[in-house]
Amino acid sequence: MTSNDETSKETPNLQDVSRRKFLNTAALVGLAGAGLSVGLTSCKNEEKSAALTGAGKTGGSTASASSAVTYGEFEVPPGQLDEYYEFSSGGHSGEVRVYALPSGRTLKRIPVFNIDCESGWGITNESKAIMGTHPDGSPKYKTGDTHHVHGSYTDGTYNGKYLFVNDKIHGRMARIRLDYMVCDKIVEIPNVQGTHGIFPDKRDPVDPKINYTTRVFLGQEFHIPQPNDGRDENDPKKYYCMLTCVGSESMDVLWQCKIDGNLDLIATSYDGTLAASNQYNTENGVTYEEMMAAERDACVFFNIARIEAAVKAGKYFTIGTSKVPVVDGTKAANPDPKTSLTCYVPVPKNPHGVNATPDGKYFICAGKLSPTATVIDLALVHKWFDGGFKDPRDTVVAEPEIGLGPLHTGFDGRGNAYTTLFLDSQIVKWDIEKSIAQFKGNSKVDPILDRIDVHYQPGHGFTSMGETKDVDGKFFISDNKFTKDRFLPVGPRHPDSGQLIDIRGDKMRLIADHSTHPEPHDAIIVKRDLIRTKQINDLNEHPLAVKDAKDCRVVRSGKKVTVHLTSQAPAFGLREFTIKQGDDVTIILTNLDKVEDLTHGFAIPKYDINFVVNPQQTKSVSFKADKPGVYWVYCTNFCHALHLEMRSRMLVEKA
Ligand code: K7E
Ligand code: CUA
Ligand code: CA
Repeated sequence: MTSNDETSKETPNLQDVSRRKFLNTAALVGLAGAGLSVGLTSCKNEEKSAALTGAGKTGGSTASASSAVTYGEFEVPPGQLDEYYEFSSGGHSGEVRVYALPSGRTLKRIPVFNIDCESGWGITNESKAIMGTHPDGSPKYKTGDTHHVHGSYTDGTYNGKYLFVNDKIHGRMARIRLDYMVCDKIVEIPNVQGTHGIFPDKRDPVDPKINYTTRVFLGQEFHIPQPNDGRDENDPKKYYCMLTCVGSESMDVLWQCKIDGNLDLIATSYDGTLAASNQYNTENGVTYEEMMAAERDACVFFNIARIEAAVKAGKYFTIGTSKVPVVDGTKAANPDPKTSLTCYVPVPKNPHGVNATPDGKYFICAGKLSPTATVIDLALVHKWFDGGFKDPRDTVVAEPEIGLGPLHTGFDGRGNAYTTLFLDSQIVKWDIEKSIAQFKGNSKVDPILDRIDVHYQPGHGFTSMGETKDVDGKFFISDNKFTKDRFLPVGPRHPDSGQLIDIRGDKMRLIADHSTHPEPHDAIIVKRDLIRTKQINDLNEHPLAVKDAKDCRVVRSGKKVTVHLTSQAPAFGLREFTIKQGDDVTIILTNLDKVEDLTHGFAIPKYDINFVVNPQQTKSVSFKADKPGVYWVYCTNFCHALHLEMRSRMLVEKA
């Protein structure tokens, strides 16, 4: 299926062809295979010794070894707190993870799209209401696939209020409130599949002249026919992808923008005017061979103000039963740059990852199948939108060759970029201004400053505060797959790793291997003082809170039974309660303990109920009392010397 040959027909100018060493499709497939098999098989001979000694082998041989590292410098001794939080996606576990850096301590797993019986996420009524349910009350989806976690911003830096994370499987976006570090909202996005990239606006409404609102942008990776209801399943002309904009406070889907090609990762400009996405499938292909047909794909820029003006002016359509306004950002609908909603900048073959430099000047798009990174000047993108010149390719100010399989780029705030090289198993450090000088024709300049081996296949790489204008240039994390010999073996499914790299000096230095559960994708590293959490819940937050142990009771209305219950170490407010077989039961449990960290669990055997209530927190569960008998309701969370004795008897009378 190829409905848009326009891109593949584009002839790159000759100067570019000679400068860039494109690999043909067959070679690339072979290369990708070789890269993986090197990673997998090279460990065979050394498997035993590596497993026994813990000695790792280094992947490539071209990078400088990080010598003379005094590891103690980065140690966080017992009792001391780390300098940073790391908020990481948990990949297809559907969760978000919280680590401390530089120690690598695991602090928390935040269930989001997954069901988690440690906390009761997906089990309690409150969490199910956030996740969405079928009419019978069961969760609408049990699976999730998180990739990109980003924080909410005020004027270019984190304000500590929210995290946003995508769900690629079901096209959802979740919000995590950082004061409790729990998910408080999930929105399902209509008309899309493969919601991959996500990035919030970096500004709040700080300029009264411009109506900035904080939005989050999401990129659709997979083409689908519109509307996707069984018609037009094989009509290429009906397939397309869209950018989606969600309001960060309302969590409403505000608008969508139809495009040519697909979307992948998202970046936003520091001035709030632009969002961009790399496009690897401008071919509109359905097989990977088709998706690799063109020598160039694109990085597409969205002119947010124009899109929102078009929506306001009613220049939109809707799809199927969805009410979300959809504007047309295709090339055919936008012939004049001066009014165009989008700008498609050609970049080499199947790019991956687009990242904004902290000085606000450039977006860097990594080549993936091309050994290059493309530096796009945002001032020139604005100039293009103003009609200053015709060819969007003229917004490119550099395209250095940096290595094989470039994916994601982090920054240190000193003008350097750090790009993960999936196939070379390295991080390459390069100078952005030097790459621009080289592109202008100064052949004496070499933008490459340093390379370091990582173990073994890096995906995302990111720096401390690196997605903000307060970037501090201290640490880089390389999140790696194929860690094979780096940790004690745990069977065929290996842990993944986050390798911590000190980037303060000229040479990168590998400081630590932190193991992670599969499979981390993207993360952000946030200074600890930007995060202010609450240590206990607010009793009044839940409308059904049982505020006094004396209020514990069983209320019946026909077959509907509500059990009002409290917990206070080492007892539940009712030592026993009786219901009848066939009852529709709701249990509301408030933890009246006020002591920090005094969490109680609540488990009912055979009824598949298990959740915790934190100090002053209220949660509820609903179930059908379909099994007569005695059930010991017990506290699952160690809370008191009499924790084992903290029980209540649920008597289900036979009907
Ligand atoms: Cu490169 Cu989903 Cu960000 Cu994974 S994506 S690595
Ligand atoms: Cu309450 Cu254990
Ligand atoms: Ca392509």
